[in-house]
Amino acid sequence: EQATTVLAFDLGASSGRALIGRLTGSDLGERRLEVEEIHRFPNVAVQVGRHLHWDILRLLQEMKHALRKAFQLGYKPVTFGVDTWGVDFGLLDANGELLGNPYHYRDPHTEGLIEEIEARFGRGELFRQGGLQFMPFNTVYQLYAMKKAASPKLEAARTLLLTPDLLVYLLTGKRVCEFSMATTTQLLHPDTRKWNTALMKELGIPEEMFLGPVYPGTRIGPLSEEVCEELAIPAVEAVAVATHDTESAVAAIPAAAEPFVYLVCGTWSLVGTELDQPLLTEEAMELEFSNEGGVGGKYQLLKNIMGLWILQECRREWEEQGMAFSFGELAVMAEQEEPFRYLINPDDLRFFGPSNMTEKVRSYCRETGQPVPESAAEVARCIMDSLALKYRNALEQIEKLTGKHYGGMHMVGGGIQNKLLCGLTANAIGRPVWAGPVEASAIGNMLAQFMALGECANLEEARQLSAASFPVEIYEPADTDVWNEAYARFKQLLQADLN
Ligand code: ADP
Ligand code: LRH
Repeated sequence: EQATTVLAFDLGASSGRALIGRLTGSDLGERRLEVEEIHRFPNVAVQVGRHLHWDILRLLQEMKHALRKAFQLGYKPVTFGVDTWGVDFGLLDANGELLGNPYHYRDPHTEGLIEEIEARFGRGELFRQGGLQFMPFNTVYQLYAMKKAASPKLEAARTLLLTPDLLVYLLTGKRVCEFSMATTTQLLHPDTRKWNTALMKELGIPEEMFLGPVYPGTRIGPLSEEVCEELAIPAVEAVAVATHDTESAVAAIPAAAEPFVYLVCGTWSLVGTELDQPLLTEEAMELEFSNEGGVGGKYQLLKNIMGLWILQECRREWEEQGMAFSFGELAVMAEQEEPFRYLINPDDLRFFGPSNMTEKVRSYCRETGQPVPESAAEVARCIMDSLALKYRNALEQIEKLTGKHYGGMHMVGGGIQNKLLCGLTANAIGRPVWAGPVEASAIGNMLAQFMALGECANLEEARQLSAASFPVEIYEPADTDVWNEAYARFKQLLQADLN
């Protein structure tokens, strides 16, 4: 059977993976997307001196390995797409060579810069011009940190490429700037969708480095001759997908046309809803929401929540101490624990940086006059209860902003393998959770390729294909009263944090 075959590279902050997607069936109603993971690799941050980096060449090498493997397995992908975490970038010099190792968004060099830039331009103005939640890692702060450090790399830079665009460049030699990633920089006007050159000038960020954004679905060009030769494979064509992983994930949500709320659950938790236009009101700013662009030129009104990062770091720590728990085991252990005994605000900034995470969880509980979780099971339970309550908080805020009521929440991403968390979320919001697909980012990445190839007419058709191809698990809410009580206590903690 003839099946259009594509390859998706989906690089998250904790792991990268390569998946083959095959579109089978010829009639619209019968068409299915079949997906096979062909390669998975860890994504490990590397500390060098005071800076934290991504190991970009290692990631490139893993991607090349996957390309070769795809053909060894007998697949013949016609196109490939790359999506990654947001905000980060590499710089090219005048010869087109990469200037050093890109920084990791958790590098502490942006500390204090939100406040500094806000004092100069005003919070409201920055939000209207950038549309983003004020997160220390937004590209604008990273570039300003380099400027303040008189970085020779910044001085030598001729082109800025956001991470997925950089990886595409290293494979094809073609330079583009894809729109969804561009919207994570805080340097693109959300209303005009043009670069904010005035702000760049004010901050001393060279505006010539920025390429005009292209939309998901744009064809970029074939693998370079060098790569084809090295791997002994044909010149597969790169397509600009929604190169921001969150936006690719949203494109794959198996939702019908009516408005919906989702949680993209991985290292970060992104709770949001899709809009035709960005929402740049004072209220959206105060409630700390972002406007991020994606497939079909849509905007996502979403909130970044610290997410399973907290659990990942605890797990790493336990492993170093000789206690190796899988995420599955941690969920089972947490389920045995008494609920709501310990609550944290996952977005307390102490949880942003790496290391000492169990102590950070304990110190938060101590400082807020709660009992202190000791065992791994207690700490894990604390994190999961707190995340579920935070998701409810974000859902309520979205309803406030859009004036709509949503019947439940779609959950996608690696985190939905944590069935306890899915169930707790349904309980916390008092509505059903529709969980699936796990590999939403990779699937959304493929869907944008099918749109570029003319196999899917639009985003709606792409979502129908996702819904027809992947099962969704339903979690019904329970114990509403106790959850309401816990939520009242949780809200007090959030309130206390603000003071
Ligand atoms: P990212 O793309 O940001 O790297 P993923 O979407 O791959 O993240 O999700 C990673 C998270 O998924 C982990 O932090 C972990 O909490 C959760 N997870 C992964 N596998 C499992 C599993 N088998 N059981 C429970 N949770 C899991
Ligand atoms: C999730 C994510 C999120 C960004 C963060 C840097 O992987 O892309 O949307 O804000 O990483």
